[in-house]
Amino acid sequence: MLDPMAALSESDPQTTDILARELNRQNTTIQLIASENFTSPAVMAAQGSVLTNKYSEGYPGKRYYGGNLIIDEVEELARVRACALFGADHANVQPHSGANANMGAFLALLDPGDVVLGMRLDQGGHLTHGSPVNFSGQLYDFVGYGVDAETETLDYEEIARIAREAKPKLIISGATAYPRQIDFSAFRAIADEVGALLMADVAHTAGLIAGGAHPSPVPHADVVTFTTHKTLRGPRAGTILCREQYASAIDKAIFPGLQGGPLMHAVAGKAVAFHEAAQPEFRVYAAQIVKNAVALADGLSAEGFRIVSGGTENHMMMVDLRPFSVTGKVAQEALDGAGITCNKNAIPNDPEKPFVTSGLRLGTASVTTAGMKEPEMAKIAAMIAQVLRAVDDESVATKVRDEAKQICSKFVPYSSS
Ligand code: DSN
Repeated sequence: MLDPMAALSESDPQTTDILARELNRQNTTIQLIASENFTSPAVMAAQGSVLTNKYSEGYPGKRYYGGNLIIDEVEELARVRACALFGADHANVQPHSGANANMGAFLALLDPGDVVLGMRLDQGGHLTHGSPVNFSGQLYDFVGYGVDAETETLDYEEIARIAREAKPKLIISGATAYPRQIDFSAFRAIADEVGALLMADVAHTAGLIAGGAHPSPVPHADVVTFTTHKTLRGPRAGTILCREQYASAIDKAIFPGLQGGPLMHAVAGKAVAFHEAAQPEFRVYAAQIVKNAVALADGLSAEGFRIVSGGTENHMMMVDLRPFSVTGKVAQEALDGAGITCNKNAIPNDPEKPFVTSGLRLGTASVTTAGMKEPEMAKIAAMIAQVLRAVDDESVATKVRDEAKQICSKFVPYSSS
C-alpha cells in the first residue's frame, strides 16, 4: 500500500515538520473562517494519489494524450455525481478554483465590454464579481448592487431597478460575506424581465445546498459556479454546473480557453466529495452548520456585538465590532493569539479601509465537522467577547487559548494523528 506521508517523513524532514505543525494548529485551535473546512482523509487520499502524474487535456473520450482511459472514468464519475447531487444538466469539474470557474463562465457567456450586474465587494460580493483590481472588472463593464442600508439584506426591488437601468447581459447572484438566504427565483424574475442571463456563484453555500439547508439555484440559474472546499468539504478547487444549452460553451471556455491540463487528483477528490455529500449524514451535517451559526450569532449578540442584518440563515455571520471599539484587524490578531482563527471583513458601509475593517466574518462549517454543537458555540461566543474586551491583556489571551485547546481536544478533526 502506498503511504505518501511515511515516504515524505523519510525523505524530507523539513517539509514533514511544517505539515505536522500545521496539523497541530488545525487540531488545537478553533477554526471559524467561513470559507474553510476540514476535508475528509478520503478526499486527501485522492488528492495525494498517482492521478497527479497524468496529463489529461481535453475531456473524457477526447484527450490530447494517450493513457487516459482510466482517468476518463474518474472525471466521468465526478461529473455524473455532481449532476446527481445538484440536479444539474451538465457539470464541468475541471476548474482549478472558484475564480477560474467564474472566469470560465464569463468567457462562455460574455464578450469583453459586456455589461454585468454583480454584488459589490464592499457589500459582500466577491473579487471576481467586478472588482476593478480583478480581471472581471477590467474585462467587463460591471454595475454593482448592495444591501439595503436599513435591513442589510438584499432588496430585490432595488436590484430590479438597477437592472432595468443597466440592461446587463448577465446578472450574478451570490456573495462571500452575506449571512442570509438568497432568493434565486427573485433573481431569475429580474433576469427574465431585463433579458439577462443568470449566474449563481454559490461557493460558500454549495454544501448547504447539497445538504438541503439552503435553496438551490439550479432550477433558476443558467450557470452555477462554486468552490468545492467550503461548506461542501471537498478538495480546494472549483466546479461549474449549467443548463445543457451552455454545456459546450462552458467546456470550451475552461479548456482550451482558460486552463491547460486539469488537476486530475483534485478531480478525483471532487468525485469523493460529491459522493460524501450525497450521503444522508451530510444532510444532518448541513443542518447542524446552520444551527451552530445561529447559536454563535445569538451568543455574540448576547455579549453585546451587533450582528449584521440581525442574524444568520446560513453558515456565516458578519460581526460589527464597533460596540467593542476594536477594528477587524486588531480583533483578528487578538483572536489569533487566543487560539481562535477568523478573518477581518468589511461590513456593509464600513467606514474603515478594507485592510482594517470594522467587522469579522465567522463561519461554522469547520467546527461543525469537528463535531461541535450549540453548547460549544455558546462557549466560543463568550471566549471571543473576553478576548475583544481586553485585546492587550496577554493573560486573557493565554487563558482563552488554553480553553480553546481544551475544547478542541474533545472535537479533534484529524484524530488519528
Ligand atoms: N477567499 C474566499 C472567501 O474567503 O470567501 C473567497 O475567494
